[in-house]
Amino acid sequence: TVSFGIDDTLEILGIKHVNEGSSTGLNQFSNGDLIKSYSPVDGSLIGSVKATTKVDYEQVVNAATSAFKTWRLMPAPKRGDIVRQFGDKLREKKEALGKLVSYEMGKSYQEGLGEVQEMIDICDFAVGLSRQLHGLTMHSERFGHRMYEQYHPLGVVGIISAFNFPVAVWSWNVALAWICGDVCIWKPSEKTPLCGIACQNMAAEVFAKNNLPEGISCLINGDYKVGEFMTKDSRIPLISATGSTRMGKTVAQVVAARLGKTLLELGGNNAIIVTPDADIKMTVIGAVFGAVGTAGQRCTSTRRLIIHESIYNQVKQAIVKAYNQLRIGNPLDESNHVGPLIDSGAVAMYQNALHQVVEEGGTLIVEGGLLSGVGYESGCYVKPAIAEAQPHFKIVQHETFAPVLYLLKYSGAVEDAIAIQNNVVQGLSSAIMTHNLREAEQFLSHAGSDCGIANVNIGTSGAEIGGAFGGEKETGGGRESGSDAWKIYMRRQTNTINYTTDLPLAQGIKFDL
Ligand code: UN1
Repeated sequence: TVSFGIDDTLEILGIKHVNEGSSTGLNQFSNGDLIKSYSPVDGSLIGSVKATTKVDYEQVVNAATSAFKTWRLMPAPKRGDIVRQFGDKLREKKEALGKLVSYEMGKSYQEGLGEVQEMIDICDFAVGLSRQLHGLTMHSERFGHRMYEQYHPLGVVGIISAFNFPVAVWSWNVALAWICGDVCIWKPSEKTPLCGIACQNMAAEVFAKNNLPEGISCLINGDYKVGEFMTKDSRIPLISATGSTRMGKTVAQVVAARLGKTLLELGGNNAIIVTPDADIKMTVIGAVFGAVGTAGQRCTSTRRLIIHESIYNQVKQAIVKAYNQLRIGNPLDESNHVGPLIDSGAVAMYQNALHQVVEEGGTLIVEGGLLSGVGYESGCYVKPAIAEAQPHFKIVQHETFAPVLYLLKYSGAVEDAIAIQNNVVQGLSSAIMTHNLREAEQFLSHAGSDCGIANVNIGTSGAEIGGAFGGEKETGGGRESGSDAWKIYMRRQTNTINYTTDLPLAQGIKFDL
């Protein structure tokens, strides 16, 4: 049994009047219909929030635009100090926020805590970065001239995030955007609106304590139509969107039509290549966590195992054995490995994938299916499944956001496995399990994996915040989080200064008056 006080948790996170439409800070501008948040854990109504109307949205944009005027003038390291305080607030409320993430989204409590840890880590990263927003200096071709570049704040950044990482993905964007001098408007997934309110409350407390306007962090609620207020709005120079490829294509077209910038983090179809030299024990841990962690609802979830024929049976048996030990149930009970899917729509897509793989000629070797009975009343708990399949199957080419793992066989050299891996439209995460240096380096070479993330002897999910996160092809090409991902949140300016009494033109052009 699980002892879980949702009321206490909501209180710690400052979420009140949850069934009349939670209102807090800028969310007071929300006057639309109620969005009800049901927990996939037990099916109960946790609370509801009011959607943002077009009129509300105008007020939010005004609040953001006016906050930007103050915020952009604050020295970046001082902005870093505000982000440091926000990180401290997250440390203080880590347990409560981790629980709400787990209860509202359905991932295990450990993964909920892990998600909040990612937020804390990106805050630390951003604090250091606030003193390192470096541009280059160049040598001018003209005498007595100096040339350099600097990065200026961009403005209002729109963030559209998905249900599966209801708080961390927002934090990767805001922590960087804030130190860069931008203000943000966030539309969290309508499936996890209370996580949004909890984060907004924490940010608002930090801004109030520092006499800063809450408009530095704004929250809007609703479905894709509310997202459209932002994508069509030329007052928002950058839209960072995480979600399905279908959503990303729409967002990209609408924003491109007004020549705005996008940062897209879309679907993956991540594979682990298992070579004859793989450590089987490590492979099993990496593959099983990758495939069933977060119930297969990470964009980095492992969807395909590409196994060499010489060890195929051995790997298959080891993985099937591990699947038989999985405990599925309430994610707040720490003895369970796998929680529910987000909702009945996700269950239907999962069931469709199992049906389709068989229809295309695949074989289910771990059956799967919807669980019912005590503890499974929400109707969202499914059994992780494994199918033996062929790389070209339509369903194998497609990202199903559920715990369905496809086993694919390769013969021959590692190039054959790499070709299978790359032969999908998505390009997010990839991995190889091998002790063979040649194979590992081939996988990482120019002719190797075409993904944004390529790991050796690690699974496909669970990336650290210090690296740039994102992928190629239909994954959208954006990079969030670490490395130099901050640059997209700023506008670059090239400055040339003449400190002579002449005005020589570049390229040696003479223009005598
Ligand atoms: C996502 O699923 O949108 O690499 C993000 C991972 C996590 C982030 C996943 N750090 O699995």
